[in-house]
Amino acid sequence: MRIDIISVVPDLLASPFEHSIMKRAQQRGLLEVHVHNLRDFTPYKHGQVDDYPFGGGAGMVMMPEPLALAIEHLQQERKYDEVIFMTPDGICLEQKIANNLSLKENLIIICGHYKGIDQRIREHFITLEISIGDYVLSGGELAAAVVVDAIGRLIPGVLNDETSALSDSFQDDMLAPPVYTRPADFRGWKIPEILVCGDPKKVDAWRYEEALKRTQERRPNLLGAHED
Ligand code: 6GU
Repeated sequence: MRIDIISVVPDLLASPFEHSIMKRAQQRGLLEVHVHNLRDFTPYKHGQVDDYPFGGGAGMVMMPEPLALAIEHLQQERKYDEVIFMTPDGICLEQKIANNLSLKENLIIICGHYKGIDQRIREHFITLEISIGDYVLSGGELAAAVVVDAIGRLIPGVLNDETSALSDSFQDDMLAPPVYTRPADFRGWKIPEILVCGDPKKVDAWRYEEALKRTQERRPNLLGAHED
């Protein structure tokens, strides 16, 4: 999978994909992330990419021309499955959206700034608008990093143990169960005995019950959320 990110603050996206699982995904050739500086595409002087809103009001708006030129430049090179705009008024990111996007070949992600981007770009270029929650960030970059991470780890071959994405919270509309590691007795706090009983069926049943309990307590809305 190839992901092209267009940003006015590309430095913000320098590090997030250079560690841990995202680094491994790129080293294995399963994921390519290319960050582009929107200012490189502006036809205006001094790298201008934003201007005052028509009709007045506070804040600046990202101009259509630099965005159109940046998107078209990429689209000349290859076909993109989605042109995504990161915006707090987009659809809220959920696991099933990440699952779906992880199957795509090429994605463009546009990071918004200021008061947003000219509406005509949203109407004529953008195919998907994503938010990462009901709060406002100062720009779309950190949200884009969240989306790339959520997608990237799902690409087949990225995780070492292929089943480990399947046991994530949310993959079955359920939160994940508690986990424990050594020592079995830490400061007198002992792990549940059943985890060392040696019977994988009993362990699975316990984990399922704990996951169910945790979901009922914390996120009852998830249970049966996608049943038909
Ligand atoms: Cl995608 N962008 C911004 N600026 N704020 C957000 C967001 C995105 N998602 C939640 N808050």
